[in-house]
Amino acid sequence: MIKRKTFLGLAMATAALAFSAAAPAQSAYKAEYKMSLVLGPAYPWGKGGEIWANLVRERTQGRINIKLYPGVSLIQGDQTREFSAIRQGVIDLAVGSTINWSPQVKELNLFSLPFLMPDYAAMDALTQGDVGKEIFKIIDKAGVIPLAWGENGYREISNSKLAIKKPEDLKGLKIRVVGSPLFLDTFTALGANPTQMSWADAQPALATGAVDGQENPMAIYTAAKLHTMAQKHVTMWGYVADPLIFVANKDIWASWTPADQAIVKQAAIDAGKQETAIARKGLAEADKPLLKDIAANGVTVTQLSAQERDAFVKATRPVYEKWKNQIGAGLVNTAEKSIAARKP
Ligand code: X2X
Repeated sequence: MIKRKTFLGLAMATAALAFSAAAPAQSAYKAEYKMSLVLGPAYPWGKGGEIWANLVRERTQGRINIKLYPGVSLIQGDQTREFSAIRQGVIDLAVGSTINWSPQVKELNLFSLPFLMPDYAAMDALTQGDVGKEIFKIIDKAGVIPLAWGENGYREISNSKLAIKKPEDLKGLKIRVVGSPLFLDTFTALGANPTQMSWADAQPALATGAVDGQENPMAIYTAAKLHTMAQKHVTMWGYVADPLIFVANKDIWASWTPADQAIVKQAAIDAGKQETAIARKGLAEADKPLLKDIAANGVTVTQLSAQERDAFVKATRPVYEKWKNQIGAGLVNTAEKSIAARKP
């Protein structure tokens, strides 16, 4: 017993010496860093967070240990408060949707402008081009460190009542939307009855029929099994798409060595690329196999012709114009030009 104690004491003293000699700047590192996410690893979004955390753990040999908090549990599920909570240090790291952060960062509403981005190439032209750089400057100014882009996806509409083919079909339908004002304007312009609620509240509301429909990427529709929540009709209208952004709290960032900052950033970029590919799986291919799987569950999947889609574009144009000014006409003009010049 005495021998053991002596050995332990010696080992501890050696470890303490080695620690103080090798890494004085790391004494402020926390044992665990908290990453906020709306969705966990069963979804592309949470998978992206998991990939990021694993890469960071591996590449820092465990110096930076990140734990995932899906369901925005660090802020009791209140997803539109996430950005403030990152800024305030309630959250150390996050992978978040532009929609949930847009109440605090108005420029993020850009991606929610109805029918701005016709295809994946348009989305890439924004996030990987001048607009992406500009948005990162804005996020940094708002007090959070932006690191990389990922993707939630094109948000398609589902409901329990009918196959939506024209704006009139939305008349009176009770549609759950995220708590971001632009969405209220869009669905009101279409004649629907939008109601704001968190994603956690949305699922029971759909299951009980308290609301008729919702809009989300098809990867979420599938993983959340929305067809079992009366969502028997899906219309592929691609009206908006929300990117995800990988970020860190400023004080946490400043507490890391430059070498570790570089590792965390590169890991976010690598995870963002992988996550985007996962989010597009089954949808980016010409025959969209994911839609066949969804239809196999007895769901009607409606694809709009160019002409049918145009009726939705026209009906929401006043919303686009109104919000173009609120977001900043300069940024929206840059986005429009980037999209017009996109490579397929
Ligand atoms: O609440 C939603 O619809 C979700 C999960 O897509 C977001 O957090 C934006």
